[in-house]
Amino acid sequence: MFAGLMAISMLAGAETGSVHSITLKAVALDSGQLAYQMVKHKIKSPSGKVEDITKRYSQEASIPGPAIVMTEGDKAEVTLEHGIKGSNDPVSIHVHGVHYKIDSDGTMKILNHVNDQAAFPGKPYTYKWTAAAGTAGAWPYHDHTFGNPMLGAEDKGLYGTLIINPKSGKVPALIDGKVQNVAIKDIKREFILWMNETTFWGMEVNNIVNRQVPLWTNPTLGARENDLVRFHVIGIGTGFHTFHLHAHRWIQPGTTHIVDTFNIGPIQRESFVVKAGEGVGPGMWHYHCHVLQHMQSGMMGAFKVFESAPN
Ligand SMILES: [Cu+2]
Repeated sequence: MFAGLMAISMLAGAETGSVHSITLKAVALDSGQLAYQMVKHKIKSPSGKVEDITKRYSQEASIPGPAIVMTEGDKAEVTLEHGIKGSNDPVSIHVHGVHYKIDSDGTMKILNHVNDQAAFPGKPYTYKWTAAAGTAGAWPYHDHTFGNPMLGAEDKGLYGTLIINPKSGKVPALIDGKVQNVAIKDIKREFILWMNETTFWGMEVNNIVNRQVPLWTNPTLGARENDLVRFHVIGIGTGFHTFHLHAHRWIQPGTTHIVDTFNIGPIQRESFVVKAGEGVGPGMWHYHCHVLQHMQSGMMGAFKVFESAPN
């Protein structure tokens, strides 16, 4: 009887997912731009084990901000601290994609008719997110209050990425010419590229060493031939873009349509997996926005595929 109850409660525990306890801070960079910085990220697993993963993040504030990675079924409590010196303006986090109650909207009372959901100097604010079934994908989070209680300051650099991995642990990809499911645990590197006006702003989530590396503007990305690499491309600002990566192909999510370019408007996003250098080998493979005016303004970088590691 007791063993039976134990088994049931363990099963129930496995269903609930992990609970993330996250503290972020909004700060001003020397450039005058604003940015989010990771202060603390702890994960409590369904079995009750607590792991502090803060060291996986850059210790510095960055644009884009820290990439928060969760799995469908997880919950998060995200506390934002106001660290923008010389300003008393409220700063917030409005998240896309996941579920939350109206008091975690990250907006001011003028919009949500409930309360001001922002951090003030010395007065943090906590948001509660649920990565419910059906929320898998890469999503933006951004400020919605700073400087303008109806707009916020995402244009100044207050934005970052939330990656919700599917509970199945697998994503579809075009590998060796066939659409197949690949295990997320086999993805070596994830490249997050935000397309902001005429510049790419990047962040690498390196799953080999479990570290995040801010890549800043128009970065050169690196991977070894045949490594599984996942790209997350997100638009922000006012521009409409066409993302293109040379010599690689992938499938449009949810379809078997093979593409090497896609459209990205503000806050739209696409994620895709490639096998680095598949069929083409090592090389300095160019990526860029294919809107000519944006290309001419320098909206480009490189995906450098190195020879595969010797065994
Ligand atoms: Cu563009």
